[in-house]
Order: sequence, then C-alpha cells, then structure tokens
Amino acid sequence: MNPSSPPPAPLPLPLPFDFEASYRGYLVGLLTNDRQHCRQCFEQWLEACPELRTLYEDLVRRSLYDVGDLWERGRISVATEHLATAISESLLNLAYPRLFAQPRLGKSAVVACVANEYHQIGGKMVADLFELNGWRGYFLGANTPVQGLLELVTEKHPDVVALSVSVASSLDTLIDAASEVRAAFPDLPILVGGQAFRWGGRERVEHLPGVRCLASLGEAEAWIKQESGR
Ligand code: B12
Repeated sequence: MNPSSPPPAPLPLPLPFDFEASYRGYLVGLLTNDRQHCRQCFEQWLEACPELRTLYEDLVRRSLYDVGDLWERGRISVATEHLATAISESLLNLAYPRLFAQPRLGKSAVVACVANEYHQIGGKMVADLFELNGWRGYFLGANTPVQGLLELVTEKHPDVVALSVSVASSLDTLIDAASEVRAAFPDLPILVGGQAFRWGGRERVEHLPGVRCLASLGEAEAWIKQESGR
C-alpha cells in the first residue's frame, strides 16, 4: 500500500459474523453460479459494513481477483468467469439505496473506462463512491471513446474526471485520453486508477499536470472528502 494511503475501512466490532467463512462461501457461490447464496452473503455484508468500500473491496473485488487468478491458471472456464462477473455486477445494484442517503453537494464527477477497456466494475465502484459522498457520479461505463468523454465534460461541467484502466496494454490509451482532457480543460482535476497500475506506469501518467493516480477506493474517498470540504 502507498504510505500516504488512508487506513483500510474498519470492520465493525464485535464482528457480527465470520467474514472469512462468508467470503469463502461467497466465492464458491460465484464459481457454482449459486446466485441466491451470493445474494445472501452480499446482503449480510451490506448490513454489517458501515463503509461500503469494505464490501466492494473485501468481498466483490477480492472474489473477482480470485476468479481471475483461477481463470489465468486454467482452473475454471471462461464461461464460469463470465457467470461470476455477471453475478457480481448485478449484486452491486443492491447497494443503490445506500448511495443517495447523503445530502447532495452540487458537485459532480465524470467516470469512464478508456477506449478498448472492457473491465467496468472498478469504474462503477468509483462512480458509486462519488454518489455515496453526495456528488453526482456520471458513469460512462466500458470502452468510452475520448470524443464522447470530451463531449460529456463540455455538457456537464464536472468538478473532476476519473478514468479507469485494467489491462496493462491500455495504459497508452489512458495517457492519450488524459492528455486530451488536459488540453481541452486545463484546470480540471483528473483522477486515474485501476489494476493496470499493478504492473507500473504511475509516474508516466502523473507526469501530466493535474493528474493523480489513486490506488484504492480508500484513497479516492479521501480525495472526495477533501474536495467536499469535509
Ligand atoms: C471480469 C473480467 C473480465 C470481463 C470484464 C467484464 C466487465 N463487465 O467488467 C471481460 C470478459 C470483458 C474481460 C476481458 C479481458 N480480460 Co479480464 N478480467 C476480469 C477479472 C476476472 C475481474 C475484473 C474485475 O471486475 N475486478 C474487480 C474490480 C473491482 O477490480 P479493479 O478493476 O481492480 O477495480 C478496483 C481498483 O483497481 C480501483 N479502481 C479501478 N478503476 C479505478 C479508477 C479510479 C479513478 C480509481 C481512483 C480507482 C479505480 O477501484 C476498484 C476497487 O478497489 C480480472 C481479474 C482481476 N484481477 O481483476 C481479469 C483481468 C483484468 N483480465 C485480464 C485479461 C488478460 C483480459 C483479456 C485480455 C482476456 C482476453 N484474452 O480476451 C480481455 C481484455 C478485454 C479488454 N480489452 O478490456 C487480465 C489482465 C492482465 C494484464 N496484465 O493486464 C486479468 C487481471 C486476469 C488475469 N489474472 O490475467 N475480463
């Protein structure tokens, strides 16, 4: 973890249930397409976790990383991986009622996955985090062409643009997109993140003025709170 990262979200104490056992059951549910069991686990975590990012990272992200590792090692099929992803994506919607509980602050963010980037769950989590903190989070989803991004920024006048990239080979596309946003909107803060940075590249993108690379939802939330004046 980056030394300046905020600490991980605390788990509620005393623990209302065994998170580790629940995690393992959830993962098995994902791998066996047991949507009902996954839903039960997700709802249990949703109720128990005061911070939504605990649920997003310690249950959903962790399980998808595990699914990805199993796929990479040839232990599960592409179809199983796709089913697990579809279940995960649909469960995120159960958190919706939580997102709009905070009063609206009149600020907004445009969040997008760069062109040819089809991994969109991390980006959606970031957009949700803005909503959770009283911002409007415009989420453009996967594979956003830079022209479409620039048009939306022109239309919505957001306070920040956040770009997500997962595949290491898409890093150049991210840098091009961030450069185009920077050229068109010189003062607009740009946040970038996503697991492509697990393989390096942070300094290449932070080289652009006004661009910050953030490693986690915790870092993103710290940034949002600071900009919200909280
Ligand atoms: C599901 C999945 C897919 C799905 C995605 C569907 C969808 N609806 O999103 C599909 C089938 C499309 C897919 C395709 C491919 N995939 Co894929 N996929 C995955 C998998 C299993 C899960 C992805 C996921 O949702 N993770 C969970 C989310 C929550 O994590 P996250 O994205 O990291 O987001 C977190 C942080 O990074 C951060 N974050 C993310 N964005 C941002 C942005 C900002 C601003 C901030 C602050 C933070 C932030 O917040 C999130 C919460 O912490 C991963 C395994 C893995 N390790 O993730 C492989 C993985 C990402 N895929 C991989 C590969 C290789 C591919 C393909 C090339 C496979 C192929 N041969 O076709 C294609 C590429 C397609 C493309 N051009 O994008 C590799 C990438 C390896 C690399 N070195 O780049 C991985 C790591 C699998 C592996 N272990 O090898 N994939």
